[in-house]
Amino acid sequence: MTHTDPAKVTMDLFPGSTIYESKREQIGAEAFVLRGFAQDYEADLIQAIANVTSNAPFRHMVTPGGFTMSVAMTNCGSYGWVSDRKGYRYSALDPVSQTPWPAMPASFLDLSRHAAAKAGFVTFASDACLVNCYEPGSRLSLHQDKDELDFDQPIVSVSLGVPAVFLFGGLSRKDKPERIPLFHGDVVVWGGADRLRYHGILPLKESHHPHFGKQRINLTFRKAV
Ligand code: MD3
Ligand code: FE
Repeated sequence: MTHTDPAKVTMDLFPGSTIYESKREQIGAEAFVLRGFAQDYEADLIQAIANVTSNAPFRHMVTPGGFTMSVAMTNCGSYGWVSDRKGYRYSALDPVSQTPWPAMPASFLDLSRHAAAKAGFVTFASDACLVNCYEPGSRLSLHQDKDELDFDQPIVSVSLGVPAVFLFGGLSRKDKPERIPLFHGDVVVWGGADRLRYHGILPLKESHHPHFGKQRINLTFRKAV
């Protein structure tokens, strides 16, 4: 069994932890927003992102249909999500450098495990982290994440920098999406019945963050293999 009562699990795993006190908003049967959950990790995340992107710089991937994505992307961990004219897939090598992606930073693994546990997914061990970089106007159109092998594994996402509006749809593309604002430090966990819901990000509005400037960075943790 991988899915038990979240509050109980968190208390058992992290007794006395301040993490236990952070707010948890339920947005689906098995989807939760943990407001500000990443705040305690901020300094480590900023350092780790700089290290990852110095080894595997952000790049604009091309979709199978031939469109260049407005979101710039890179990866760390054993596998990275890539797109080109041939399709979407996970790859152990960065196609730009043709070397392995940078290792998953310890702070990334720690944050993703604690967040998943808070949503009841105590066995989550991410092997892939997609790092998305949004500039004003960048958007991610409605899609499903279905390139992973095991849909019983949740996805954990961390929002940093300027705020964005997350579109949370249903299992059919036609279902009208809810709009959920996501702010610096917010963490969202999707699993179970919510794992294959359509989702996207509205075009980023111009605003300013003390560290990230006009940008929004999103870390998306997956178990790819
Ligand atoms: C909702 N990224 O990289 S959070 C993506 O903020 C992606 O950059 C967005 O969608 C971003 O694929 C949204 C990540 C997310 C991932 C999986 C989901 C949201 C999800 C699965 C089901 C529902
Ligand atoms: Fe997605």
